[in-house]
Amino acid sequence: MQPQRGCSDESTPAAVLPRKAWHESWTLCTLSTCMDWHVSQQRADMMTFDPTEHPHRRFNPLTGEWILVSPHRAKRPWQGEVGETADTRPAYDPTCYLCPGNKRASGDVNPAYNGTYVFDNDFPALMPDTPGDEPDDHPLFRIQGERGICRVICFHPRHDLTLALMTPAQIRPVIDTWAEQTLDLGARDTIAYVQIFENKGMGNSNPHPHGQIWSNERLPREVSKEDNAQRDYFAAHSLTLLADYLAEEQRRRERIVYANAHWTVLVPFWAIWPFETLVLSNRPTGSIVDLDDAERDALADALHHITVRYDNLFQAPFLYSFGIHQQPTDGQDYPYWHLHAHFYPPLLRSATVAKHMVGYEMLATPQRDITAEQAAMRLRDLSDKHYTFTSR
Ligand code: H2U
Ligand code: ZN
Repeated sequence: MQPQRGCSDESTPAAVLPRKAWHESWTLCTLSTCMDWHVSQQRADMMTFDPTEHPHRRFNPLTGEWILVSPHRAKRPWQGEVGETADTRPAYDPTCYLCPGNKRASGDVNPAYNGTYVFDNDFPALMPDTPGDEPDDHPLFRIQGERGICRVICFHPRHDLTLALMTPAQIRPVIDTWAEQTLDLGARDTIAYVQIFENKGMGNSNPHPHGQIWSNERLPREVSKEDNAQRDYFAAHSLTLLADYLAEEQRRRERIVYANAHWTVLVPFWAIWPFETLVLSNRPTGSIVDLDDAERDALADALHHITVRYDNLFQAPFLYSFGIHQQPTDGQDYPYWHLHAHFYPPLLRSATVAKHMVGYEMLATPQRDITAEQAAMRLRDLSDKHYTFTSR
């Protein structure tokens, strides 16, 4: 398409006109027959892709799924929910079923523990003696008995602590316990995967610092997706997917929040939760069991730094789901598995305004507003001293 005879742009091809000039010529032009040309030029200008402005898709190579980023929506007005943020817990709560010396719902009494404490979940989602049958072989009605073991892990005897308020030295025994549990549960014939996780402030039943461990005989859905993607990548490149990804993130330096000698915390390129992070082992090892002493200390340091930053973001206890992804425990070799942890935090604009995965996200695809790069910059710029310590 060309400008019409008589148009102010007729003698100057649009490609060489500065943007401002052809916008001005649009308003100056009086020829209606020339309108199409000007409109197409304006569209072309808008199409200069800017990932901080324009809606786009990003690919998650770990799951093989696309997500939608809509950075311009971060500017919209918000009238969301408002909730409580005050955290005034006592160091010991006589009504807490996780505090040392207290009775649980099962009637069992917790010992007077002074480090971490692990017990079999009194209301387990999986049980070791479930029949492993497939009672219906219709392809549209598939059903399989699933065996497993679920445990609860108290991180610390003090009711009022969280990982963010614990020192790296206090977090280190939690890491050792996760490794011991992986070894213990993973050694059983019926256990192919050990999922370590913590739900903090969302969907959990008790504020006492604790997490859970669910282990079962088949790979869970999210782990299975990561298993496939990592296997395919390793087969094609002879390197773990996350080793290659980490090298590129270290080169670009746009999304790294915190790094020490053995771990890197970053907002992944494909993050869907507003302040989602990936805690990545610098060494491509498959299991938490394999971490040496220095790597365990460094993981405690990394978890301390990211959880402190999370609390500092809105000067309030931060909500998240956290979990470790590691290689299956069925005794096979997994050279392609690269140990990492995910933080999936829902908070978006304040301590009380959270993102919900609803509507389009439930029915179509996950979507985020602020970009991963903007989120990483905000987390990176926060103090690594917990706000309750600095304000004292
Ligand atoms: P959450 O706070 O993330 O829900 O974890 C607490 C777990 O503790 C939960 O799975 C278990 C629940 O079944 N529990 C016990 O095993 N014993 C109790 O006395 C209460 C809760
Ligand atoms: Zn307690």
